[in-house]
Amino acid sequence: MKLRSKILIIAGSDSSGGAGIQADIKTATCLGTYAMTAVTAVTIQNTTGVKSVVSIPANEIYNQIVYTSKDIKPRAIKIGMLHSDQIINKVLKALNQIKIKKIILDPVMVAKGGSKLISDKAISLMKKKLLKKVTLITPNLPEAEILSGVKINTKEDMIFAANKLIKLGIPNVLIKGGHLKSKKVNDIFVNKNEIKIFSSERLNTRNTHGTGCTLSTAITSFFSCGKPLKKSCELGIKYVNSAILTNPKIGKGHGPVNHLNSIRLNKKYK
Ligand code: PXL
Repeated sequence: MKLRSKILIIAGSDSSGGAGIQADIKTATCLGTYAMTAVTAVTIQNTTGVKSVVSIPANEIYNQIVYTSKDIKPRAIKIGMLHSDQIINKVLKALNQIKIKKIILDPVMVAKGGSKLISDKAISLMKKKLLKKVTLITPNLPEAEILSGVKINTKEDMIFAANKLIKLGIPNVLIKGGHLKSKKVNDIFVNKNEIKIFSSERLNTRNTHGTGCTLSTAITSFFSCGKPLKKSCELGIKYVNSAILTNPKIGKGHGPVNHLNSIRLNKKYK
């Protein structure tokens, strides 16, 4: 397979390999995309939970973004864990400098086991400044509630919350419905012209660690190849569903998904 595109991932490291920048690199690679990275934090964790989080100095995050992009220009950017206001400020400065238009933000707030991955100050700065810079945001329900101020219990609430986010300056919103108590999972894509509901079977497993990271990077990969944004969301959801369905059942807690579901090993390596 030939390389299809190049992306830059700004996110935190997950030592267990299932979420964060590890999930992002695996996803991009398995979808034919070259992945560059700017690491924002190092989390020490396994599938049973987060032990600790170590920050990378904000200036070095800025340098990773600017220096890397100066050499190889990414076609799109995915942003994940940004846990402090200082980091958001530096990422904003770097984004202004490198001028890449396609930016997908996964507003990471809490890890699967419940550990908080962002400060309150960072959330308010994200709302005030970062949201205006992105092409698409992909919150889950709790994140959408925090960013929009809307309590979400139904599909209609999801659409209402998405429209509130659009009023904050984001052109496209994909709210993920996995946390809603419904038979099917409804992920809702909204912009000022349309509303599209992607309905998937609910897959009954606790091995969903890293699904948010995987989805946002899959969307970024497809979008960076030139596919339209809504189509990129549809394909991203398809990739994540296959990854959950074929999850390898490893670890004692919330296990990872199967990023390899999209690829077949060439005969010469068998
Ligand atoms: O899934 C959210 C997430 C994002 N980024 C990092 C994480 C996690 C969850 O554990 O560790 C680094």
